[in-house]
Amino acid sequence: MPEGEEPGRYFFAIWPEAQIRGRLDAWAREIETGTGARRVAADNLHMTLAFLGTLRETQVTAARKVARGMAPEPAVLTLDRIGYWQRPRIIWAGSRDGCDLLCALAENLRERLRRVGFRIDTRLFVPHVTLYRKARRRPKWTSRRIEWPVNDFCLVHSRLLPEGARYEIVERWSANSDVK
Ligand code: 2AM
Repeated sequence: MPEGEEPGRYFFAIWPEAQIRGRLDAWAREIETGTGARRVAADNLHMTLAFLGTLRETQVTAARKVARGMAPEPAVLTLDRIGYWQRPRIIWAGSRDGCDLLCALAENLRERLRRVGFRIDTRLFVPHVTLYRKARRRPKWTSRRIEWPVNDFCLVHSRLLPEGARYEIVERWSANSDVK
């Protein structure tokens, strides 16, 4: 965290390259959401692995240390379905087939974080990329198939600004990262 900056919220995520974000954004624009739904900006599209909440600097250091010991196996994630959750009122893109490697990465990361004292959501991890928030009804959508090559994951700092969330990637870890 840059010096002098107030503590923000942090989460681990997989962040797609611009081309995949562009394709996800194009898919999102095709969806009939009804009124009121707010589309996530293309630059902000991501898949959360573990949400950490507001952290002190020592906790950020601890989270980075946890991630340093992990080397994700490269995988291709197929996004081919749209889902809707009424409670958080989000429309999301996910995978029909599940995603073994990615789920294993998320569960492994979550478990390691819990072991060093982070409070992590205990519900089953459902991989999803949120496309719309404040959606009031189940959407109508057309099929698409996006193959997303996943080679790394990252820690993200989130600030809530009047114009929406501002995300900044703090650090990335890939299969080729040095494991220190
Ligand atoms: P979502 O897309 O399902 O809403 C940044 O806020 C990211 O962290 C979002 O992708 C969000 O997932 C995820 N997240 C998980 N739990 C959260 C929480 N309790 N508050 C805010 N964001 C959360």
